[in-house]
Order: sequence, then C-alpha cells, then structure tokens
Amino acid sequence: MKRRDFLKALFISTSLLVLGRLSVNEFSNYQHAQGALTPFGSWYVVQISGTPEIPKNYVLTVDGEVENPLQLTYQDILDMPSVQVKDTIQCVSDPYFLRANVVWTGVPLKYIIEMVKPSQNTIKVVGYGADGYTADLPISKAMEPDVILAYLADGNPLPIQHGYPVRLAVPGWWGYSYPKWLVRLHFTSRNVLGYWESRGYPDYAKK
Ligand SMILES: Nc1nc2c(c(=O)[nH]1)N[C@H]1C(S)=C(S)[C@@H](COP(=O)(O)O)O[C@H]1N2
Ligand SMILES: [Mo]
Repeated sequence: MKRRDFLKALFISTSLLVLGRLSVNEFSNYQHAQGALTPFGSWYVVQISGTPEIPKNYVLTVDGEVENPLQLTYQDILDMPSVQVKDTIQCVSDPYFLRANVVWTGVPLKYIIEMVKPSQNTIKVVGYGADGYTADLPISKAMEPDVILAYLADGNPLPIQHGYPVRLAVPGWWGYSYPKWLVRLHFTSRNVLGYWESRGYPDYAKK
C-alpha cells in the first residue's frame, strides 16, 4: 500500500470509529472530507509571506514569447467568457487537513492563450503572484479546459487571503500550482521552474 493510501485508510477508519459521538463541528469536518463545500471563508491559508497590497489600478500582464501581449484590467477579465469548476484545493504538505472544496468561477486559461498566440517553441507558462511567488505550468496542462483564472469562490469575489482579485485554479494538481494575487502570466520556451517546483516538488504536480 502506498503511504498516501495507508494514511487515507487510517484517516477514514479513525473517522468511522468516532462517528458514534461526533460534535456538530466534527461531523461537518467529516462531510467536508467527503466532498461537501467548505464553508465560505473558513478554508486554510498557505503562503510564503504576508498578504500583499493590491493596487486599485490592478492589471494582469500577459507577456513573453507571444504574438499579442496583453494588459488586462479586472473588468476586462470579468467581461470574458467564464466557466464554473468544482474543485478540491489541497496543500501537498498536509493533503488531509489543508484542503478545501470550492466552486471557482473564472476564465479558461486556454481562452487567454488563444488571444496572445504563444510561439511554437513555448513549453511553459509561469504565473507570478504580487508577493513574488511563482508557479509554472506546462503549456499542455494550461490548455486543459478546467484550468482557469479564477475570480469568484462559491459565487463571491475571492477573499484577499485567497488571492483577490485573480488566481489560477488547476483542478487535479497540488495547491502550489494555484498562484494567488496573479499579476503576470509569462510564456517561455525555457524550462522555467516555479517557487516550489524549483525546491524539489514535482513539476508535473498531479495529485
Ligand atoms: N501568491 C502566492 N500564491 C500561492 C502561494 C503563495 O505563497 N503565494 N502558496 C501556494 C500554496 S503552497 C498553496 S497550498 C495554495 C494555498 O491557497 P489558499 O491559501 O487559498 O488555501 O496557494 C498557493 N498559491
Ligand atoms: Mo501548498
């Protein structure tokens, strides 16, 4: 049995053992592990430093090896076609407790890619947070239809600690692939690694 599966089995069996005398709070944690939405505003926060100030005149720069670089305002992003994706965001360092079930609304990254037209040689897109954090995605992953520039969580603007105004959501990949306070998307033919990817976490961050 893989370590992850063992821990999962242990977690489920312990949950069942205590099911007989659960408090309301414990019961909601149990439901939550089964896929119910995490109550809005009560999900975990993980970040490398403090929450940055976002200027009123926020812009998202889309640049690098592209035919049509862009500067997008928050309103530009809200005006684009959007999709909703139900997802579990999970931190690789504690996948059982640092997790939250969220419905994201946002613009498919594919839509932006088709607007900027990266060169044939582009292999990566690197997302930059306003705090200096970076996360890279292979272009093939970035083109999947559920990878989005998220601006709503459960129908509400993103809370500041979860990345307001815009972050990436990459369903099926570890939380470190979801840069918060996204200020730049950079397309490159170099094999750039993001903050955690360059510190030994998998570049192909599938959970
Ligand atoms: N800008 C920025 N984005 C970031 C991080 C960060 O430090 N800075 N941490 C990442 C990690 S490791 C995780 S698990 C998720 C956590 O997102 P949350 O705080 O909204 O739950 O954000 C990711 N995005
Ligand atoms: Mo994380």
